[in-house]
Amino acid sequence: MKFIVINRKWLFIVIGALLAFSLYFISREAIPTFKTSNNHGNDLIINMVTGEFSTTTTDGKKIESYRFDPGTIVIPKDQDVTLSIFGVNGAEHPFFIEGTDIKGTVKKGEETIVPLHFKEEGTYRLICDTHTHDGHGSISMIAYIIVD
Ligand SMILES: [Cu+2]
Repeated sequence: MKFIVINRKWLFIVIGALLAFSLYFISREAIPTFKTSNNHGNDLIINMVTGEFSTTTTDGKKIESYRFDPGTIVIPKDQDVTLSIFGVNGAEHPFFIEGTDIKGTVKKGEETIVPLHFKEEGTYRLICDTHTHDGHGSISMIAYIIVD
């Protein structure tokens, strides 16, 4: 009888080890799949959305902030990059990129394609013209494009 109990323990250990091993392989494969989904050949495509933070303070005041998500992107110098911005929160976000003549508008439920090609390294600000200026009552809606 005692021998059978020890055998069961070993069975559990073997099953546990197999589970841990397969989980390890599943998680390992998930990483390259995620990476390649954003790369079509040599074209770098970056997906961004417009989002919103909203809350009510303890004294009942509602505060909100629109934002680009991700708020910071890193792209290579001298390469064609496609920035896709999908409008989720906020009806319209007219935007421009500081130091360039790039501008456009992101509308709710629509994708805006912004072709990028930077020749100089630096940090460029993607600024929403509606939700950034003083007096609007909201926090600046800015994304940072780091060209490296
Ligand atoms: Cu905006």
